[in-house]
Amino acid sequence: MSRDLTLDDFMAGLVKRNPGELEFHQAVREVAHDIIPFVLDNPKYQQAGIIRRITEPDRIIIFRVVWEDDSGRVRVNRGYRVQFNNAIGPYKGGLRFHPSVNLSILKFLGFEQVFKNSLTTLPLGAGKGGSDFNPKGKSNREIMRFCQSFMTELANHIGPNIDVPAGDIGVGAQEISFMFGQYKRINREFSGILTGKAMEFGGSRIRTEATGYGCAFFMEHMLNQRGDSIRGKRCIISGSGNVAVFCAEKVTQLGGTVLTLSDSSGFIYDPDGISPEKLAWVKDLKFRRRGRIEDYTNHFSGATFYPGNRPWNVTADLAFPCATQNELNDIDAKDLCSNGCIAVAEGANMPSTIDAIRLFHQHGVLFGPGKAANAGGVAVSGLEMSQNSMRLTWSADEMEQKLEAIMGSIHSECVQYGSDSDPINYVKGANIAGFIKVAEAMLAYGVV
Ligand code: NDP
Ligand code: 2IT
Repeated sequence: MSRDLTLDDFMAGLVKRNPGELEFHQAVREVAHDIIPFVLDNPKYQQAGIIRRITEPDRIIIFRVVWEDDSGRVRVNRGYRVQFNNAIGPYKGGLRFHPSVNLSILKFLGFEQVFKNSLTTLPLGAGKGGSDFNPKGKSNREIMRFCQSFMTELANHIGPNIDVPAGDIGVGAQEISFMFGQYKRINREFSGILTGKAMEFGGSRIRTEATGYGCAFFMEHMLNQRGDSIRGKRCIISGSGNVAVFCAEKVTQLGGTVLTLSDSSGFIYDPDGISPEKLAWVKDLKFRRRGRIEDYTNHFSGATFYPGNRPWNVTADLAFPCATQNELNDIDAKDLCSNGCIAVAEGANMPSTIDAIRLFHQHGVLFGPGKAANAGGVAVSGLEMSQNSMRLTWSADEMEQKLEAIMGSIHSECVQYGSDSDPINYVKGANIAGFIKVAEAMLAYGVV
């Protein structure tokens, strides 16, 4: 890599090597923007070709998943596992079941995971996987048959010291249980090959809550840093899945008022705030009945459903995008800035576009990127692995303390490398802090 390598030169090569993978290009561009100047100032990384190596997955496994639906029809999906980087620990990262899943999306998620997992302070490498299977409208038996078929192949590639998948969009406790059962049956072995397991068979307290709680803790740290807090703030949250619901729960416990939740059909706005009682109803709707968020307005007067819309033009102090990638663009960012939003913490992976992030920085909005703000989920997954190794279970109180401490330490790492601008540039801080640990390990191994 030459001394005057530019971001555009590097990206031109990456785009050529990975044609058409727009989400992967976006995720790499956002990181390379901060890492290239850092590497040029630290020639040891440059000489070892670390940027080129860290943007190339170790390996990608793609396989056919065949299953039978309830009417006896043979169905075929595609399964993937992107084993991105195991320099600092076994591959670790979620499985996503959603019709939009493709290689670009899984490579962007796997790449983000490299930096996120490094920031957790735990020994976790990075991977991501999933399938274009659509769980919506499927019966429980169909989901079981799909998960069993998916795991029959994936089992060849994972292991407690090799690769430890977990949940993501469309993969929750039920899917993890089906896959764990199938792995155990195939390999005649009970070991911690997945995280997000139920408590009866090796799960960890607080794993379900960890991503959303961690995101709220990260926001609290960003605000504390400038003498403020969540207390009394109006908050807008997108999504109504695992991350969104537990983010809403912790934000409310910390004294904020949650005004919105959403799903792919639209968003609900409740001017009175989504109280713990209302949130309990949402949990039942989403996790047990697999219903739609629109139904909220049939149960709670005063709330409105906005079909086909996202919540970013609702006036609020704090925003938490917790649904999916690229759900908050430059137009949304302008709305947020002009409505007085002071901070954004990403519960989802890459929910804000590059243009949206640029606008937040220009307007002095505190911006916590997903690889830092949503790292609580994988951090508690790492602690689930520790508990499995020890064959012990820590209490909920202990787990929440550990999660809080990890989110505090991630915040400090971001401040360390991002405080040369005002407000703190958490994107740069997270990218550089996450990079250093993995790059040092890769250097130590020589040319591999
Ligand atoms: P869930 O499947 O539990 O919930 C996803 C939510 O996002 C649902 O409300 C869903 O609505 C909505 N959503 C999904 N895709 C789209 C889309 N294309 N457009 C609009 N809305 C959409 O997933 P999670 O809560 O686990 O994941 C949410 C985000 O958080 C993802 O970006 C994930 O990668 C990230 N994340 C998750 C972690 C975890 O531990 N689970 C850890 C770190 C990050 P609908 O039901 O209508 O599809
Ligand atoms: O994006 C993520 O960090 C996750 N979906 C959680 C991964 C994990 O291994 O717990």
